[in-house]
Amino acid sequence: MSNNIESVLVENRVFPPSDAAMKGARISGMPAYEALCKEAEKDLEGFWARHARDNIVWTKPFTKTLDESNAPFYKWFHDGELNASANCLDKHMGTAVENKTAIIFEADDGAVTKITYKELLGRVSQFANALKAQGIRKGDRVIVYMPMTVEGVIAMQACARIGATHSVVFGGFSAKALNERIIDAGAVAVITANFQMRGGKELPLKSIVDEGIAMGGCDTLKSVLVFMRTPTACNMVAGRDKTFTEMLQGQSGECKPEPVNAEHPLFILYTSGSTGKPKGVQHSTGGYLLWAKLTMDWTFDIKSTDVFWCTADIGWITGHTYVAYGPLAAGATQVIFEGIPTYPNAGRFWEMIQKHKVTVFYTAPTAIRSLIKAAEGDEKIHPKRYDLSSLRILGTVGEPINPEAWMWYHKNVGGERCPIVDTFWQTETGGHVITPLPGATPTVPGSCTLPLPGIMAAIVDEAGHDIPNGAGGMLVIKRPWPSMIRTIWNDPERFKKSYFPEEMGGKLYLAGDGAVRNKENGYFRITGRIDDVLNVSGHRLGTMEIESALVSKTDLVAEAAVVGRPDDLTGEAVCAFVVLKRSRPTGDEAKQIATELRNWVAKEIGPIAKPKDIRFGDNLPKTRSGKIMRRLLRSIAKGEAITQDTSTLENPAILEQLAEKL
Ligand code: 6R9
Repeated sequence: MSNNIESVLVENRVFPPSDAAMKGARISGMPAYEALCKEAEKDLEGFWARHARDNIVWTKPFTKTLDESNAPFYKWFHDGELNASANCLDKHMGTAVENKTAIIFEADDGAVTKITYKELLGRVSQFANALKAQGIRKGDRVIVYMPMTVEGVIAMQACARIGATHSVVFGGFSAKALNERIIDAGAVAVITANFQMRGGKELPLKSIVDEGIAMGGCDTLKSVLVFMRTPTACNMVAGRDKTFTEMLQGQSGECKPEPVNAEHPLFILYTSGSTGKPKGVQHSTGGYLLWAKLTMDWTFDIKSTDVFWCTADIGWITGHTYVAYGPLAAGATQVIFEGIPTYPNAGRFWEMIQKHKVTVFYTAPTAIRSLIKAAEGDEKIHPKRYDLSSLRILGTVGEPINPEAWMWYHKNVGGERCPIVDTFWQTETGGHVITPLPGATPTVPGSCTLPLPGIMAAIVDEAGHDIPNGAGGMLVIKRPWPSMIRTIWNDPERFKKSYFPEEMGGKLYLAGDGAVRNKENGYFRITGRIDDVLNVSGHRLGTMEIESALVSKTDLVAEAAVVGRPDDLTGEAVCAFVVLKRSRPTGDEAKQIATELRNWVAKEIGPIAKPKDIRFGDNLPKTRSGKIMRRLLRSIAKGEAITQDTSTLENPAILEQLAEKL
């Protein structure tokens, strides 16, 4: 296994969709795909208006499709009204979906519960009423800090039902991260659980919420609502905290969904950018929901008989679009999984696919790579030991997938029969933007292939000029699309600067990824982030965020620089170069301080941000003007010989010191 870019460059294996995959597919064959692209090119607004009318239930129909008068703050369908929860639940009542299983929930310990659409509507409605009884109103922000459970989805749907804007914080984030998000969002409530279960362990959530609130500044916060996931008691603050049981008591299971404007913020999701402060990516209701529904149809070709399983946590965008909204809007049966892929053993995913007869399976390359490693080490949990014949489509998301992992997934999981959709997208795009279509696009390992119809993706240079196929450049999207980010919460200037930079003309959406298109077929291949954002196990981490966390340990750290390096398992790994306030440590002492710093970062941001490598130096490599030369640090992190020009370096001797591993 390797992430060797060369193997991608020479990749020429092509896997056309099988007749079985094409037959009955919504978009069947390349001519059908091309016809949709043409339609969108000819009349972008007409194209999206048609889909928005066909896929969304509007309580007030829109008359205008796209408003570009205040670009790049685009508005879609903005005189229309709808409710997201009604589009996921109420719309199925009185249809064949009403009594269909909406969610098959498998808990960490293997216990399985099922809930129908009708039951889910009842529970979401009751929860929505309980939120209203707490004084939570349309437009209020609510933090959701929950384990992967049906209750997590119910909390999100209930917010949507009353028009409150949710902001889900991944259960692995720290008290500090939570505190910052409560303050930035101006949240009135936190919905959480006493504990979460992962790999047989009970991990705290509520105590982290308490700690986050105790850090101060959460003046808008009035209530904390606690799901008792386990019987273990947790601290409850009188007047502020309520268990779900308490708050749901006496609440009716009927609640009229609150119509909101199409542009009403459905949610804010914080993600890492190139500065120390995470960005609150704001999404709309109408355009976002259209995308969630439409991409379920297009990319996953979802059918009424499918059992869909997306393994992402609701704390990430993938868990929003393809767990909390998309599958429900499409009326699909989905699996929700609380645990981890390696517990009780690394055959868990295959066993669950077999048990629940999953037909469409969507996961991340990092999970695939770790399961390859496990299966290669233990025949008993190899996917070939399980009956995976129910599968018909496989998907990946989160980072580039290396062709070796792609081939293994194709052979051992997909039985060489299932198309693999390598879906490229981002928190900011709301849903898939460049991806194969299972019944149309011939796939190539390591390539996300072609943009969805209506997505005007291109590769440009730093001035925004088109770059010919075959040459690398920056990925942009030239025209707005319905599910695009609307703004950065509280920071519209940063939104403009980050995504529509003036240097490139101010009109192109800059994804922040490097990409190259194949000379012959125009297929896209993503080469990775071009900004200071790392992708560790499919999770986005800002290098600046980790640097600020390190230097905030003021008693110890003088300066820190963080870069990424390729890693076979996690895609990228965090590598930190640290200058201490005391002399440079060596040997056991260095190891001990490194552990201390890792734990510090886990506390500041979350365990996912812990640096894998820490190196100590008397200084960092800097230009004479004082700029840290990150390019050099990247080479050192990779263990490469320094071939770059170091003549502008103030202190060349430092390089050797930093190359020394602990
Ligand atoms: C959905 C999600 C976005 C970043 C993105 C890119 C990387 C995602 C990818 C991919 C190559 C794919 N990325 N999917 N790279 N091929 N199929 O992951 O959102 O957490 O915001 O990350 O992930 O670098 O810019 P998010």
